Amino acid sequence: MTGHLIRLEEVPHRGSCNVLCYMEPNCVSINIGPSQGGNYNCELNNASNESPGWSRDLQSKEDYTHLSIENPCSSSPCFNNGTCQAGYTDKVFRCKCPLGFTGVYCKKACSLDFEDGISGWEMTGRAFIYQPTFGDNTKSRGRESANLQGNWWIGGAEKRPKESDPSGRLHLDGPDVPKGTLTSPCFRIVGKNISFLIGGGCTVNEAHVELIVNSQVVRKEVGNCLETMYRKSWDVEEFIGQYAQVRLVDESSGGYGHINFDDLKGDIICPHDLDEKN
Ligand SMILES: [Ca+2]
Ligand SMILES: [Ca+2]
Repeated sequence: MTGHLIRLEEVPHRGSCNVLCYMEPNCVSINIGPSQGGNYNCELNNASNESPGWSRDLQSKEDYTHLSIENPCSSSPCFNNGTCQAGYTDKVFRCKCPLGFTGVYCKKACSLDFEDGISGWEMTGRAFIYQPTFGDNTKSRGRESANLQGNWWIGGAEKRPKESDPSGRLHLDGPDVPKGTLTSPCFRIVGKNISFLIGGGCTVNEAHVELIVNSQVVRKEVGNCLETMYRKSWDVEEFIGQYAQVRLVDESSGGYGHINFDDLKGDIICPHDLDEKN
């Protein structure tokens, strides 16, 4: 195609030419013809018979076949103003998501709120083995409300990991007895504010939530010795551009030796590879 050739490659099979076009972000059509060595010449073009003026630019060549290749981005698969790039992954495209969105189609808001479970979080010890918790499990037990966001949260003393489980149950080791940590996936700080809900233990050496940047603990926060969570904000301006994690730490077996947590959000980006399934 006059003026629309991206490049010419020699390939062993006709099908290889289609694949090369898929891998080339701007390729929308191919011309295939015999090469002298018994292979095929594969011309990758950035215009097709759906492009304006194609009939003028397409010149017939003996023994050559012209094929339009459907561009996987032409159906605009990316949501929330994500940018589609052809030629990546087994879906043959990828979406580059704007700030605050993630997933294959940029459909998923980047929030760490446990509404989709705790995949990506790393656990040690036994304190968090029944997490996340469904519903206002503390209230079901006649205690104060947990003030959770959505339907799921981390209740260090709780045991209701499935909606169908009986409500109001406590950790089988005892509500405060087990110890352990729960560490979030890595996220990137892109602004000055992050916030989260926190409740439970109020003694920092016993149970707390901490922020980790460059392997250093840079912030710590405790609950209010109530099951009810409150929203805490951290000014993180000094860490803009850096990668960070939060870690829930339970080092106590005594009274209020557990931590409650939910809905970390704010000026963060989740790395896109954290949740390619959605
Ligand atoms: Ca939640
Ligand atoms: Ca504990």
